[in-house]
Amino acid sequence: MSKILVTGGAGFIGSNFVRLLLDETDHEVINLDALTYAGNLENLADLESNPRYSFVRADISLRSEVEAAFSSAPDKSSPEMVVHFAAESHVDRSVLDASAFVNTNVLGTQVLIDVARARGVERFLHVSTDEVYGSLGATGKFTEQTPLQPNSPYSASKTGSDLLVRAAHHTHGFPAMITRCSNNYGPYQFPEKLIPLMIANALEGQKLPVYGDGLNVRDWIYVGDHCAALLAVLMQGKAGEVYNIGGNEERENIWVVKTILELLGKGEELIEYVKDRPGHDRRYAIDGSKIAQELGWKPAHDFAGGLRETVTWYLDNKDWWQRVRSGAYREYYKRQYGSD
Ligand code: NAD
Ligand code: TDX
Repeated sequence: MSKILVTGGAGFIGSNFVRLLLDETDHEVINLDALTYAGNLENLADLESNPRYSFVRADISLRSEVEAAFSSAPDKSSPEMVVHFAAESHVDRSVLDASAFVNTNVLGTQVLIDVARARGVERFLHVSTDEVYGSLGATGKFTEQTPLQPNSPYSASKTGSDLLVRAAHHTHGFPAMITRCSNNYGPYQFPEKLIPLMIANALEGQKLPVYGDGLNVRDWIYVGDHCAALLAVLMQGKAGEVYNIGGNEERENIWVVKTILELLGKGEELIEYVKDRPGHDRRYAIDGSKIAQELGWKPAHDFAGGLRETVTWYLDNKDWWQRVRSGAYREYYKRQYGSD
């Protein structure tokens, strides 16, 4: 039984991954998270009494805080594995101000590499994105050999982090793998991203803002499938390798928005076409043959079923997203831990 340090475990994908580790493995889990606007410990409230789970509030760009998290076990022994989710993750926010993206995604990743290396971590999984490859035209898919051509400040900062991880492996033999996944959806996604935003707006009778012509394409993957792929790479992946992860479910944004309205029994008059995102990538699509062939992983959910389940989750957990939208979720940490 190893200790696994998960960074960004209070966010969307990280909290789903922490849950998977506790449910399906015997490992101990240390959740390191700074609790930015996107970090919400309510996502994991039911796990707090689990003796295999602990939380440490730390900012990955601050070495002393990362060191303390690595020594947080009762016997001070370091985690054997690290899974690195912590990041600023929203493209639109990076267009408004890129500074936090550079600080967390680039500098923070290097701090984490430095501490993990000094502590002799045996496996390091860096969770990245298909957006590092840039944008596709009408045809083709991203492979692991596709040149890196990030277009947004967010994707440029993620590319920077990928290259730092790559260099640490090349220079120091740092035992790291990189994964690049397509667009996730599912429970606990912050309602600034397309799918939860559209569900929440529709339920509250607000307009659904569709950027540009609505014909941009994303390849959607259910978050549980992404987490299962990450576990496979963490346990069986080869150090120094990159693995693409995709849902094989390409859809135009407008199709996604109309399907959500249909699932909720709402009318299309709620749709509002708005000014396009600056530099908006047209199309993403993942070639997932490497992970399928080498690790035997494939997504288990189709988009139609996964989206239905997700809409049901947001209907059943109205309180969760309403607290997020109102900011009330931030009181939870104070109540639970007695400080901001
Ligand atoms: P999220 O925004 O929901 O969560 C990010 C988490 O990181 C939050 O809990 C936040 O508090 C934490 N964090 C931010 N800055 C920090 C810092 N300086 N120190 C410590 N913790 C910090 O993001 P997400 O959607 O769950 O994405 C997780 C990771 O997966 C990111 O690295 C992202 O680039 C990558 N990814 C996301 C998607 C997607 O569709 N959401 C797809 C591919 C890859
Ligand atoms: O209000 C909106 N209207 C709209 O048309 C929002 C928020 C988005 N969109 C469009 C932009 C994109 O074409 O929907 C598509 C999806 O947008 P986002 O949910 O913001 O995701 P995206 O920009 O594709 O990036 C996501 O996938 C890759 C994640 O946020 C990243 O963290 C991940 O790396």
